[in-house]
Amino acid sequence: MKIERIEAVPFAVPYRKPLRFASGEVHTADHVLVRVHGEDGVVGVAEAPPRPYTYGETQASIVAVIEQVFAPDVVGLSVFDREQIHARLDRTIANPAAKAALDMAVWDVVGRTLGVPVSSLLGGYTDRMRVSHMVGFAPDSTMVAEAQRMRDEYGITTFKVKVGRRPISLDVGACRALREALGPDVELYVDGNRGWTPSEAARALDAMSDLDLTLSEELVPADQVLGRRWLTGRTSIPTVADESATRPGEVTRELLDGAANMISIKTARTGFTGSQRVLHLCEGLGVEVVMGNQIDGQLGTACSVAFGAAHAHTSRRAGELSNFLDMSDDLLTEPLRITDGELRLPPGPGIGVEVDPTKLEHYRQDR
Ligand code: MUC
Ligand code: MG
Repeated sequence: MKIERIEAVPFAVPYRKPLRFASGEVHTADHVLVRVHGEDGVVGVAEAPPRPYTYGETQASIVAVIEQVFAPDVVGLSVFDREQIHARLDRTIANPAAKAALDMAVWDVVGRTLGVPVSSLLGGYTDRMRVSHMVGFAPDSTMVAEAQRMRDEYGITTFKVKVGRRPISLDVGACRALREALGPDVELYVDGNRGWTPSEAARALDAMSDLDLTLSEELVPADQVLGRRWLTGRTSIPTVADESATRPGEVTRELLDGAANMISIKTARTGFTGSQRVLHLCEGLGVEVVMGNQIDGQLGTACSVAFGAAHAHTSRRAGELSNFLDMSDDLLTEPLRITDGELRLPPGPGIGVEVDPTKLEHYRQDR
């Protein structure tokens, strides 16, 4: 099955409310829909979310690199020759979201061609994941109300709280308010998106030591090499590497440095192929993982749950699969639904979802 054509379609769906965190904020899902056309008319889809504050990509750069660099390099290859496809993509450095979306759209073509869900091809471990919801910066009462609504409406009981503000008392106060309002039975963990210095992070973790936080993610920039090692060594809360560990080499470096002891896997930046490499590396090293969220839309979330549910190691913890709920609309014909705190795999071959042509026409930015 040869790749005949690749499209990169920019689209923009407004958020109902912005998501704010230490490295940036998102008001609109200004993503890129990637469509890989196979020779028999089979079309695979995936979405690339630009995160300039994390990887340097923009919506325009993703469209340009796919149309001008990647498509000419991979059109004509078979969708079954993934190593060859990746060898060609990797002639260009960086551009992780663009490469990941292309990879996942190729897997979607493979699944649709074989009539098999991608999650089964990847591993077929289970058909669902528990969901963790990411709570962005807002006044304490707003953060608490959001978490309560997620629990009451969707049964979600795991929350990742964004931290990394100054003074640190803002975040210590928010986490305390969440713990007091939600009680001891919900899981709370924090993500600093590199907002603090090592000493600020240490003070914040000490001040929150009675809040039963289960994980702390990227509190400090990766360049603070010794500071991160010092911080990770002095806390009993496992340290998750997210944006500092986006490829197997970076994962190895962070772990061997003692800068982290868990890894966030995001299909939005490593696709299915690269995510499996990271996962197997972590399994081999005896390192736990969490399925992270790149502030994905429903298509990206369908990719995350396909990967997360495929493996025992990724489905053990709740995956970050719910921030599409903040979007005012989406592209899919059948919306994803979270019930009883779980997201099930969409049925059907490939990634299992269809893009609604009318919605795409409405939200696309290139006409
Ligand atoms: C996260 O886990 O950090 C925020 C920025 C980004 O790249 O991903 C999100 C969520
Ligand atoms: Mg993170």
